[in-house]
Amino acid sequence: MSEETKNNYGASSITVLEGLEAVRMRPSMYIGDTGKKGLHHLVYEVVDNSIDEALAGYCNNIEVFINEDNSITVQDDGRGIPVDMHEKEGKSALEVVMTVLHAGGKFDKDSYKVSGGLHGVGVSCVNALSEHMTTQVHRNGKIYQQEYECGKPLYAVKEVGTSDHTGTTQNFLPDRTIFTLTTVYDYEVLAARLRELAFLNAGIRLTLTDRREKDETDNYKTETFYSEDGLREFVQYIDKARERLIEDVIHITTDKFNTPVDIAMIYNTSYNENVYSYVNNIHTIEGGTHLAGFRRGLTRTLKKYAEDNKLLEKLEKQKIEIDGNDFREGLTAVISIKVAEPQFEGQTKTKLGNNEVMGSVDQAVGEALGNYLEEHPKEAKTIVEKVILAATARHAARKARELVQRKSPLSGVGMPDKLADCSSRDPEKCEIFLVEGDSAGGTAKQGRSRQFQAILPLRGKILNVEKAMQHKVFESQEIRNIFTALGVTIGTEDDSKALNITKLRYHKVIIMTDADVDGSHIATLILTFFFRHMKELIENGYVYIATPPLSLCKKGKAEEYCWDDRQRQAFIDKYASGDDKGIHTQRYKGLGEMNETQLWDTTMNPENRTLRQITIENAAEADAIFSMLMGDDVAPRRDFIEKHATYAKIDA
Ligand code: 0RA
Repeated sequence: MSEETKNNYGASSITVLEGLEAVRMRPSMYIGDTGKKGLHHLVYEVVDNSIDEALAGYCNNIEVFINEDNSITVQDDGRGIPVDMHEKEGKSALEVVMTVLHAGGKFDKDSYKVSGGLHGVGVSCVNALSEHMTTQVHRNGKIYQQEYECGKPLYAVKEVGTSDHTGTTQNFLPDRTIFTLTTVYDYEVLAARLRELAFLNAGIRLTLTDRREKDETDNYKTETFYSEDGLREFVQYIDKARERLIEDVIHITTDKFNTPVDIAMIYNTSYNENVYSYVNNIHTIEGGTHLAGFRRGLTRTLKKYAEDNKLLEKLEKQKIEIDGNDFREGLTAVISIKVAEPQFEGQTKTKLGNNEVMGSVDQAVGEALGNYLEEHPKEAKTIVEKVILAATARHAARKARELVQRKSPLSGVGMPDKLADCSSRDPEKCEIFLVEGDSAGGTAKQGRSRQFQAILPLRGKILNVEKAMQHKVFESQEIRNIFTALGVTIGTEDDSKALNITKLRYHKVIIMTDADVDGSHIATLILTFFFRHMKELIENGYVYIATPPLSLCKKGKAEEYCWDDRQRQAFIDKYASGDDKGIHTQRYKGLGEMNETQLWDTTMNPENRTLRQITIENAAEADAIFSMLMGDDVAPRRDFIEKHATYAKIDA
């Protein structure tokens, strides 16, 4: 080794340390946040490396284990990360991958790295943010291993055995000093992401096993996600509780100007548009050029077909103009494209900016959909009729929608009569409680802190928007009250359905219903409304659910509120040595049974209440759940409720 190389070696190992130290100093810059989302992101980051290996054609199985200590193991049957000496760094390639920022796959220029987590930061970030990590590589008939603490190797890569197969196994324990909120993994969150990955990458088998607890038959909970048909199955999964308008799934797979385009679409009989777009397996929540290309191609092709076949004359006579939204009513679609160098923009960095992609997707849709329509005249006619109906209904709904299209909601003026507003005008400090029923609404008005808490009582069950046509939604008084009170409007110059939340008056929108079956049904109805018509509110983390207690336990002078039976038992154990004689339990059947002080103390006072923030971890999964919970089909709903007997779990 020359003197110069030696110096380089020294210098580069310093940069290595700085690199990972930077990750530990500012973890959110690399993984988004250090809450539950960031914690789960670590798993995605590791799994993505294995997915890349599978997409390169060398790996078929990826197994994820949640271990007893809440560490995670990800195991694949790929070629194994190379372990030979990395010339520049002077150490094993494996060590470089594990300890150098952005080093993943760098030494293999031919590999077409398309996967990669939202932040695409690589496994070294996971290593930096783990108390302990072990990597094992099966390769060349041997097993190689290295361990780390907070990203620092404990020893050089060593051989620990022989092997008759190849693959990579990563085990990591997230650092408790960084993930201070929680280090407990949520099985359902990981399952939803692995299911999504299986649909997005046909032919890869992903398995999730929870080693933390065993079921009645002494087995670990485990599920395997595998899709032979990819997106074709994905849209069917999303739409399983909806009725098809046409039987076919329209599936488009092509490679346009080096952009692999994969799209599956279904038309159903609902009035909702459900289009999910992905770039390199990342859900692009804010859309972007691929989505714009899809919409453009869809509108152009369907419109041309309808015009060529003289199907639009009726509308022309009524002087109704078709609008892009009309082509997407009742459409469920998944768009998945691969881009070598994606540019992500927008607030959450999930909006694709690459301009060249728009034309690729537009053309891909134009050709494939054009062919489909020509070859399936009966289905084509059914789709166009639905579009015409949508245009007609939209025309009729315009008046109703104008009711929530006020240009500038002046504070206080024109607010719903039922709203008891707060005095502060600073949205960040303000909260609004959407309360079930006038009586509970009255109690809440008396109990609240007038300065920053507003109350809007809602009458019983609000409209099930999952089943209602657009104009019904905007004609509903309760729903208009919600729009007006929140200061949210609909419709901009170029999109009649775009939501405007810049004038949102409260940054906490809290759903407060009884802690019983009816209450959770009402909460689900309200959530469905938010999910379908004010999704940005959920995406920005403004929507919460209040959690009123189930009972008040008393023994002598001691009294405690209880939110579940475990707490009640704890009270009995504490004050009556486990014997519930002499314990007085006041069960709250509804919010109305509490007086204003009790409601404030338990449910509204920020000092001691528990709010559950609603998050959409996985939009496609949430959609499938909402359409099922709120749709016509009873059987899947019953299955779901039985499986999640305690609470239909849509949030975190
Ligand atoms: C680059 C080159 C080669 C394998 C990999 C990356 C690889 C990385 C990961 C990460 C998780 N699992 C993985 N499996 C493979 C191999 C190049 C060769 O064998 O020639």
